[in-house]
Amino acid sequence: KDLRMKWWREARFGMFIHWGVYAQWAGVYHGNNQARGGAEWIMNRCKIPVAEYQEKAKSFNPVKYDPDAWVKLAKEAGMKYIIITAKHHDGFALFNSKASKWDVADATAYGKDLLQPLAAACKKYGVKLGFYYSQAQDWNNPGGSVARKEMKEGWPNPDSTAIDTYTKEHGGHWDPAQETRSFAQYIDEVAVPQVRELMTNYGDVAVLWWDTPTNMTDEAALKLQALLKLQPNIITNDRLKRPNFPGDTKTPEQKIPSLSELDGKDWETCMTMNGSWGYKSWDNKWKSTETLIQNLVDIASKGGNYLLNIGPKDDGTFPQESIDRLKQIGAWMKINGEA
Ligand code: FUL
Repeated sequence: KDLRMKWWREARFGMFIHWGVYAQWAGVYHGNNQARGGAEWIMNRCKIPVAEYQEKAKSFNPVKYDPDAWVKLAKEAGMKYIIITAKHHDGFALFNSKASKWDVADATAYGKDLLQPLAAACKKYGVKLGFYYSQAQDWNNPGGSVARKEMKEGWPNPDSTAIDTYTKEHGGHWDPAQETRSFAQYIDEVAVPQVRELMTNYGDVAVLWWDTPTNMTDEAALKLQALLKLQPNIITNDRLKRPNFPGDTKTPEQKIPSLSELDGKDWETCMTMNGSWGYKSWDNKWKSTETLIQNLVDIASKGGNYLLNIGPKDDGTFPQESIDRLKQIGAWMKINGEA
């Protein structure tokens, strides 16, 4: 176990990437700024109907996507690994999946796998690649679970009372299209085959980053966990199912533990550069480079890793504010880092 964890314990710094078709909405629905939550939550927060969300995805076409540039930027900032959202809660797969047509290859103008070229670039530059996979929540593939959010937290929809009543009676779902299959079927027909695809089609996978175990069962967790054997050295986090699937690493979110909170387990703080994981056009609350470096130093001194997030735009580029900060961190690393 220690050998497997060695690179991770030495890494200290990684890049989180939240990318998907939610970047097209960029935190705005029907002219309203999404009231709460990250931009990657817009479908749930604003209760966007499945058909409308999928219709918009047809024009998703990130022609400026340059994974070599992404990986170079990460490497020059001193980051040793990248974790990308292979599938976030909206269920959209950034890869060519045979298990669902709700993927980049079948549902968008772009029409081809986004993870293959990223895996190639990571290999070329010696940066480790891991996948985030939303195993339980899936708002588009029928049967996926939903963390229930009230309409009043979305946008001033005139039907919000009726919608809130509906979601209450339907386990958080807001569209009948989401309930044409059971959760167990969703696990067997989508989650299990997709995780198998991720474990077999992209070379070495360094990390599997599970998230939000809403309605997870032991049965589902065991099936998903079994697939990790396909990548013998893989490291996983603590979000597959709580509390009995602790994984290898703890995942404090948007916070840095104090010394007294440390318990000897490996940990990784994930954090946004502004307030959103997915690209949100109107979020200007960018942390200063100084703050980001202080966070990294604080985390490293306490033995943790810093997983710093980027929310690429729908054209495939990083926001300029993120690029600027990564470059400034890189300049600091040149003087003070060991990379
Ligand atoms: C959370 C998710 O719900 C957010 O969208 C984001 O992915 C964050 C890292 O984990 O629980």
